Amino acid sequence: MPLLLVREDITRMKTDAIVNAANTSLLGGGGVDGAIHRAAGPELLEECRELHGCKPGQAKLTRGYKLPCRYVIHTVGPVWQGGGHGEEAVLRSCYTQSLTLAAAHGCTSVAFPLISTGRYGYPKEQAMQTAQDAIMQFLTHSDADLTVYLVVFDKEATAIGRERFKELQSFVDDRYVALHKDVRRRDAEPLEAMHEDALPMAQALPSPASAPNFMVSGSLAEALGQLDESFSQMLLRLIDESGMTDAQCYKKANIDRKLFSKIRSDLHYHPKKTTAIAFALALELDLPTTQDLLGKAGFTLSHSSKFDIIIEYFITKKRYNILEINETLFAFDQPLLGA
Ligand code: AR6
Repeated sequence: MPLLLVREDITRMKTDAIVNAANTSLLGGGGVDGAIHRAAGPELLEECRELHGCKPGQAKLTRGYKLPCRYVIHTVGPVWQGGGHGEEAVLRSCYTQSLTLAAAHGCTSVAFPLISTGRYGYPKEQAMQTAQDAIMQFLTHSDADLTVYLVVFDKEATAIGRERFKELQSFVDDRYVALHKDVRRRDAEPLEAMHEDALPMAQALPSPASAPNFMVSGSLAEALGQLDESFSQMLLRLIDESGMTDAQCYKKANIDRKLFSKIRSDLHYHPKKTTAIAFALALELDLPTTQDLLGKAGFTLSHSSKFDIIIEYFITKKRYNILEINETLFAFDQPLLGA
């Protein structure tokens, strides 16, 4: 069910369907429309002729022809006229109608461009917000197993405003630069060794001197019998304590149902760091509890990675909206949260 942002040419997306920002004639044009028709070949136009146009806010489906996707869903966005002419409702309907059509044709993945934000002049930040809202609404209320990609050409489209970007940039710089200054002073230590991802797992284990007694004197079997709560166990406990249902939690975490089932059925499941963080945010954990949960999977949040600092920023500000965080990560060229 997740929603992901990607920077890509939509004609290259290998999803079941891609969405075309078309015009009411459905007979081709510039922008994404032009690119899709060029990549699909002339048969697409032939099929479009049989559709007899499409109204703004509605959607129609054709085959993908030479494109790597099975279907093209053609929708017509609103022309921006200042915002007071029902533009938002029409834009929202483009996303909902396209997703309904995709689900009805058994699609499991769909890629959207930012409809109306080119020739039709819709302000990108507002369009991005409406697109994400409409897609999340659909996914939250639908049983369809759909992964939705929002394909963005430029960073400008992300709704992270200039002021917030500056504030975050300095938050990241303060911590990141401070740490790297320290590292440079310690000449003997190679820079990579400070990077969490470069730490071999074995270094996280206690040294013999600090090892618990059972590790020194007891048998291995005894030691293994005293394993701490695993990541899955802690996650399921926290979900219970939060009062959320499993589905509410994994949907809020932008994680798909299949991945959640794996975590639920395997006590020793080893998640990716982004997955573990997505759950911490969905559960609205504070920083120490987030570190505990990450620790169960062998991860930590450190100041040696911009990604970690951005996550820390949102947790300390108690801002847990994964879409907002993903937009920010996207703007900083960092990996996104969720599946
Ligand atoms: N892949 C992904 N996104 C793209 C691509 C691409 N290949 N090319 C452009 N974009 P627009 P509209 C972005 O103008 O505003 C056509 O002539 C672009 O940066 O394609 O809905 C139709 O026939 C922008 O953010 O669509 C209609 O007449 C977004 O896609 C009219 O334009 C949409 O830009 C529709 O205008």
